[in-house]
Amino acid sequence: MATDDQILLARTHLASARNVTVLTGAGISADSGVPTFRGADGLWRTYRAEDLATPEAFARDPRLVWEWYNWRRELIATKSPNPAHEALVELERRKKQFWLITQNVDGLHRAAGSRQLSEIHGNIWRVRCTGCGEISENREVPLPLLPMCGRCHALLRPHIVWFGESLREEDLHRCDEVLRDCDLLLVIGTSGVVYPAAGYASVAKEVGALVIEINLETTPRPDLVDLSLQGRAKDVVPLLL
Ligand code: BJW
Ligand code: ZN
Repeated sequence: MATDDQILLARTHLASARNVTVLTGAGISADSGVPTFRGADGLWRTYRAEDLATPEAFARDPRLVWEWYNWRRELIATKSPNPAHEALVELERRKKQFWLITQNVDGLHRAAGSRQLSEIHGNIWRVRCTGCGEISENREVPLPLLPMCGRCHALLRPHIVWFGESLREEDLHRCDEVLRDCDLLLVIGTSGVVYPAAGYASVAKEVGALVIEINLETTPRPDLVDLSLQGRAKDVVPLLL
């Protein structure tokens, strides 16, 4: 667990930082009851995210992929933001320059009230037509196993970035900008193995920003972290304000 001294130090740094960027991953939503990807509860049936979250898996068996998303949509629909999500809303309110980059697709940051954010892997409550490309909000739970576009009748897919797909140009650009401008990067609840987000701490370090990490466990690049706070996001993040 993070010590009182570590918390105090992090709090001092955060209070004096002018430009704060935050990167979050599944660990922050774990405290709301959403399973992480690489934790003990990360499997659905026998599948890993890497088996289902690819365009190839969807082309091969769209029903199976939609079944997985239906399961997750049903689960996430019952979950609410936790004190860590709420603390980041307060941080956004306090800082003149602030940006939140989330890898999470559950929409819990938005539900908490965060507005200055990029959902770089998309959002589970949006669908995209594989025919005409129309993107729409869809909160139906469960969706039919092969949902079709109301406009052109082609198959819909989740509006989510899968392995091997590029992130939106606009998000890549914005992330690069807020990482290069920040003087403090807060990294919360991510295993740091999925790119490009796995490279974000190193971008921030390149420009001399301080990197503070909050995680239950140690992560692959401790050399990029100036201050590591071990613990649950919901317990640690609110203490930083
Ligand atoms: C707690 C906690 C608590 C738990 N409190 N903490 C460069 C090098 C090598 C490979 C690549 C590369 N560039 C691109 C790639 C390929 C690929 C990639 O990175 N692969 C790696 C696996 C090696 N990346 C891509 O394909 C990306 N696209 C791209 O880069 O396009 C250009 C390109 C393409 C191809 C080749 C080269 C370039 C797209 C990545 C999209 C990832 N999408 C997913 C699935 C979405 C499906 C869905 O959600 O429906 O997004 S993968 C999955 O992992 C999901 C997550 O957002 C993402 C990150 O996971 P996260 O959040 O870190 O979760 P976990 O479970 O891993 O970790 C949880 C952490 O929380 C742990 O550390 C716990 O300890 C901690 N924790 N409870 C605090 N209470
Ligand atoms: Zn369509």
